[in-house]
Amino acid sequence: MMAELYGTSEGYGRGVGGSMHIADLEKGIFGANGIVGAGILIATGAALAFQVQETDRVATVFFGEGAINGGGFFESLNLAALWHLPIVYVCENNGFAEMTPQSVHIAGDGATARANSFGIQAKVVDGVDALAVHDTTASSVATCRAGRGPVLIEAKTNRWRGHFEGDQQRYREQQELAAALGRDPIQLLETRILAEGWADAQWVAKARLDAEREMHEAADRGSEGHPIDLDALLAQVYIGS
Ligand SMILES: Cc1ncc(C[n+]2csc(CCOP(=O)(O)OP(=O)(O)O)c2C)c(N)n1
Repeated sequence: MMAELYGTSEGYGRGVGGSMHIADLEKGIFGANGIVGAGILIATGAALAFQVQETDRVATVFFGEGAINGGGFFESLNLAALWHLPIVYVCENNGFAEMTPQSVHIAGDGATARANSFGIQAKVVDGVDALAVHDTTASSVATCRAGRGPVLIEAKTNRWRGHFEGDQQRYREQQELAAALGRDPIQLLETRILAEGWADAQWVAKARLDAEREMHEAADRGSEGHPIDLDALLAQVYIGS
């Protein structure tokens, strides 16, 4: 993935997909998408395929609250509900669609209310609480495997940085931003592990260091790849006469 971000031919998409189109079919990742909400339709199609093939696979798709006003969201939920498709829709609600707060673009009570209107089971979870997200996801997948899908999860979360590098986030209240920065999911999980006595401080510190090292190694490997050459880039683009 890091190689793809660096635009090198060792990347998932041989360097031509970039950050918007990360995909790995062998791992069942059908692709991120630059079109807001498009993944919802693709994942719903995948869930239909899993059902037709009589597998126990469950599809899942992640999208922001900005995607729930798109037509594809409603079309997908409608068919998924009718056909009891094995799919978990995960709406990561961070309160902003680019720079637009939820209050000025979403009517009604949002993703869960819309799911309920199709008869779909919907759950709200604290998206910053890793264990709560794990438990909610596991029970939702089990529901789908039992033939009682689909399920929608609204994970309420927050945003630390702007929509793009250089975004000053002037549209946010300083207090709201400070509160968001005060809730770090990794730190919260570490605190919980220590409080429950699941591991000691040394183990927690090592786990953090190991994860950071793994990330740095991946970034280094990615940056050392071979930049895609221009001919290969143009070979995959349709150029009309
Ligand atoms: C169909 C479509 N319309 C508009 C855009 C432009 N756009 C890019 S990101 C974005 C906001 C998406 O909001 P959300 O899904 O909440 O994601 P977040 O802002 O949290 O990353 C928009 C409107 C787009 N990429 N695709």
